[in-house]
Amino acid sequence: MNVTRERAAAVLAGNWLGASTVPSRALYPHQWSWDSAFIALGLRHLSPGRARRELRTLFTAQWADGRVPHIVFDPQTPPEAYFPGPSFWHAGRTSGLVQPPVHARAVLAVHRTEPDREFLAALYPKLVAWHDYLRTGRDAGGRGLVAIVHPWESGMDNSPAWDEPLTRVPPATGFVRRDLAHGDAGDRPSDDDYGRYVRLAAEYRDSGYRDFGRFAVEDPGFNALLADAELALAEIAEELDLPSAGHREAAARVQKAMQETLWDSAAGFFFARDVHTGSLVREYTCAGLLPLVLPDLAVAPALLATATGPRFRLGRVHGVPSYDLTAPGFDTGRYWRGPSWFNVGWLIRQGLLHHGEFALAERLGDDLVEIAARTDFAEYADPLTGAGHGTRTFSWTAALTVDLLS
Ligand code: 9WN
Repeated sequence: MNVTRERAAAVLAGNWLGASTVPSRALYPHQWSWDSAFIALGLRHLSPGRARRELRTLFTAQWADGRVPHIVFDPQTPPEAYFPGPSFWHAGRTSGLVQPPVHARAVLAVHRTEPDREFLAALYPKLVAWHDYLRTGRDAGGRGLVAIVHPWESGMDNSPAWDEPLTRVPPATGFVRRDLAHGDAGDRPSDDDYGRYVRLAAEYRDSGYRDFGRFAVEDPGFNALLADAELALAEIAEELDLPSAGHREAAARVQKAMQETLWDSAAGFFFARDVHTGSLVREYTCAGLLPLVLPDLAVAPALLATATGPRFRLGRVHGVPSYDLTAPGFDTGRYWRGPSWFNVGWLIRQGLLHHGEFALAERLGDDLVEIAARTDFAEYADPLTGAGHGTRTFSWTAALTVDLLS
């Protein structure tokens, strides 16, 4: 067995709680929603049973309204290990936010690795309910796109695209950050940003997790992943001999709405829209590249030109930078304001394969594996030097490395 793959497998074994995997023992000691999907993509090669368990565990925490919570708290972990913990959310053993819907893709991939009709049949209605919640409960702008109500929902917490919408949110004070005990302050969001996250989450909680508050944004990354998830759901339905056309139509509707309202042809880029102002936020972040995961994307050549141009220099830097390399605010180490994240690199590699960019996909895949191995599976890496940042032995970095080496 390949040494890097063995080391990655050991990371996943070390982060396994028995029914799910923590993203990181110290920094994120519970189950996170989109992490679990990426983790299952790697686990399926090591133990399909564990991959199925990971996803089933996440979906046991699904809410009655269909939402899949962004954190499922582990009852054995002391409450003070992560803030905001269960006592903040008042939502039983979960948070009340969501994360990008990459689960249908993961469920399908796990099934393809080791077919299990019972697993697929059990997960299918849950995935349908999850996507229905997003479509019907989150269309704040009335454009057929999902609006996220908190930066944490994008999975890209301190993305520069959220700075402008966040100016409406005064930072909360009087809480203790737990993340700084385990992470370098220079790699993490600023105190002001954290204060805004806490205020927004508290306001959403106090609305009974229903209202669109001060922050409502149509994120191209989240919506592209939903369209892709509907395509995966269509394939799952076909495996189960169920009708699939509705899922393909749903995917096409989201894709059309993105194309018509988030794409800027002069810029060659998908931008986020602030629902409150109706304007696009003209920040080039890696979320705007994620529509490349869609195989039937008419603007793929223009988007690829942006990806390989000076702003992201795909193929000439390490991974996929989370933010525009030419922007004054680009930061090589601070979280989602510059560093390359492995899940985004993995998704963009899939996109390159869809669009016939095989050599670039291979280079990106090789680079991701090399950086993961060199940084002891860092959470994110400096796109210019490949130096590791954030926590180490991070689960999705290890899992996606296993996938790339399998
Ligand atoms: C808040 C767990 C999560 C990832 C996110 C990443 C980070 C949490 C945090 O960690 O967010 O959800 O505490 O900073 O931004 O993508 O899912 O790995």
